[in-house]
Amino acid sequence: YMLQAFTKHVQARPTLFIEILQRRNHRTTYTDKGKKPEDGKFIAFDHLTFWVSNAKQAASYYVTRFGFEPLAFKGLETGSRKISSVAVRLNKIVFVLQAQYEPEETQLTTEVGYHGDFVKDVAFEVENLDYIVEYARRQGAVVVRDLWEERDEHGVVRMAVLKTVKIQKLFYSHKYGDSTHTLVDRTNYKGPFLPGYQLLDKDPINKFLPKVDISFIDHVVGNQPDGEMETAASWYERCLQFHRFWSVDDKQVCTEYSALRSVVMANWEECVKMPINEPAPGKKKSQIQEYVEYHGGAGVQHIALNTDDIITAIENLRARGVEFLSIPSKYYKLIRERLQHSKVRVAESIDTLERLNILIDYDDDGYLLQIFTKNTQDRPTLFLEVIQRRNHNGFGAGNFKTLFESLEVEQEKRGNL
Ligand code: TYF
Ligand code: FE
Repeated sequence: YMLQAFTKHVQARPTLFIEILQRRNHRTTYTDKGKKPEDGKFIAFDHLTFWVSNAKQAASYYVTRFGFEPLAFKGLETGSRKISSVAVRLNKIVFVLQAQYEPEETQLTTEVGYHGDFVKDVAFEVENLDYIVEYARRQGAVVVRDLWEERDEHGVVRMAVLKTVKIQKLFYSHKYGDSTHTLVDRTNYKGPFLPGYQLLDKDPINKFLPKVDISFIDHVVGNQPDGEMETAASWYERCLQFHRFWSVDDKQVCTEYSALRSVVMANWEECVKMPINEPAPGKKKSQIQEYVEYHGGAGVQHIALNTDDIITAIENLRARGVEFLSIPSKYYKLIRERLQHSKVRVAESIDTLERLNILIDYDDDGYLLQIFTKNTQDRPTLFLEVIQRRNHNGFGAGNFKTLFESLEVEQEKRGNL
């Protein structure tokens, strides 16, 4: 929708007047954050939990390819009889890989069988957990696991788990649970991860491989089935008091073939950002639709990791064998021309960015550099993004067309157009 207001005429003659317009469609930034939550605060992404069939090997992938270090472990040897849980860390980024020990059908094995390895939970670090959980509950959020606490010699951590929005249209089997958000209050905890975990030694392989310096989770993107983006976005508004930060509709984001709509939800301080996509009709199948079909419904599509030096990070990730999407040279030809007419100065050499296939988006005040990995598992579902920001809070709208065309090249290889 759109809100508009008109001034009276701005001169004596009844000729010129001024219109003030706020668009809720088509536009890319919102100015209205709504009202500040009375209490409770989201600090950052805390960690992401993957459900997989083999946690030991999945953890090893992030260590050897992406330069994570083993952080902590919970399993048979520590008294966790059912679930093996391996946490790996790269600076502030923590991934937890979980798998089941016993030959028994459970929610985990059913969901891993259905989705493949996937991101089950996105955990946020919060302050005043009680307020946030009570607020969400009053607003209709499903509390999967109510407030509990865990303690060890480092103090006490308090947690609760909320179910993310229930999708409305049941195209996909709904006996499979939705993904969840764990809220973690570590105000009174000083330990390295969570109680119950045993610390792990560093992996010797990282000594032999080029160092990856990537700092924190910038944003985590969810895909929704067609027509469900708005339901998901309003869940974040209603239950977590997030606001709309940025959005694009299918008029802005379409290639010849596939289109999508996207809205970014953010907490009050705007340090936790959760873009939500849905497919839009195009000549051929949207990449979001392909995700939804292979994943079997809504889920995490990509995790964006923030670095201060994307060139070194990507040189080193490529040296470690991480594969990225290819960008055609005509993109760089165009961007060189355009940058000449822009106020912004990109410090990095465009030749280097081109060699590494890093994308550039900018406005008069700043720029961002971003790149996307190929899928990190067999299914064309999850992938990672690496992003460097220089006074630019967007998500690369200027790159969407090029990026989606590169994704379509991959879709075509899979026979999916
Ligand atoms: O997070 C974003 O919005 C950007 C762009 O399928 C993007 O990273 C959006 C949709 C998509 C791939 C990348
Ligand atoms: Fe992204």
